[in-house]
Amino acid sequence: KRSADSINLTTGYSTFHDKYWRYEEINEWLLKICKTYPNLTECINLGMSYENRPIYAIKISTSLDDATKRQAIWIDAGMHAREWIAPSVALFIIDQLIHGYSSNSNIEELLSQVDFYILPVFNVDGYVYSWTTDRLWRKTRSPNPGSKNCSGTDPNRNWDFHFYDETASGFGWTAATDPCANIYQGAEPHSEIEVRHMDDFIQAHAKHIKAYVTLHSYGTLLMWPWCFTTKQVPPTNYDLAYVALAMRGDIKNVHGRIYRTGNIGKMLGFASGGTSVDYMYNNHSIKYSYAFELPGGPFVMGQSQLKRFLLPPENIVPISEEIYVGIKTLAEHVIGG
Ligand code: ING
Ligand code: ZN
Repeated sequence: KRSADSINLTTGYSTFHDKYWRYEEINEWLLKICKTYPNLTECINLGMSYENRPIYAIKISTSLDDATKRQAIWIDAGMHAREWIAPSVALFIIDQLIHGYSSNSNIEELLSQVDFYILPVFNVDGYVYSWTTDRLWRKTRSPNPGSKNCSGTDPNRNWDFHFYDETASGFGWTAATDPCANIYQGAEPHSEIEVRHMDDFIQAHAKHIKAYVTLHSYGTLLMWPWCFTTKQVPPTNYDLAYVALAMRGDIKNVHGRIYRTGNIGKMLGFASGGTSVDYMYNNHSIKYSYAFELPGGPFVMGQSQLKRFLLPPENIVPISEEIYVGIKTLAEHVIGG
């Protein structure tokens, strides 16, 4: 087993970001950071997963002021177990913010104005399962009463907004009542304990969270609500599009990669209720709510598309660099607004 002691905490470009990490290793790294930088960071256990694992988020803040008085940005990753690039990007962003704070006056200035909450692995049980048993596992690991053979719920169908409202789609519908489906919505909204833990935390901090970002793969897309319908745009669509285009421009300047932008339902060509991004926008009034589909592995004719989740690790740093820039652009736009 690799040890966090071997991790160089002095640079964001250490070999740490050249590979994917196990759940236990990620926790070790996070806890080490919080121990090393007690004035800048706090490791928060949002609660225990179905299989009794802690779900750690890190708060990065330069102020001991009442948190509710400061503005914040939330970033989560690892909602779907097999999308390994997403937690990796979250870890890179954490690293850059922390090390930028002491070495880069722009980051110092940014962190003087905004707090970050970053949750690298939301679906901890699924993530572990994707390392130990089934690399392409997507869902949580909770059993489904009434289904002997199929466990797990899609946590990105489980949120309490248009939960299985199939009337809202103009094209196709992608949530399912079949527990064996990869997009199984769950028995009821917030049936998943991980969803409840994150919702409780965001609820308690919603007043100061100005932006919500959820990292998925794959697709090279930067999207915003609505996901539940392909027929309408959200009330602040103009603002969402404006900031997304700014992010896309700055992201493109990093390595030339272009993220297609748009409303989720329209971009994907199908609608689905119960997603976190719609829920945060609507139920917690987080006006700037975005979902990234990070790049996948190459398209190879005749090969299963599922292989594209298996993104070679040398892609972690370039993708992280561009997403980090996008997050900074987002922060610049939402601060004060
Ligand atoms: N795709 C997403 C899914 O949950 C998505 C599409 C992303 C919807 C973000 C809403 C928000 O089906 C993947 N790859 O998970
Ligand atoms: Zn996903």
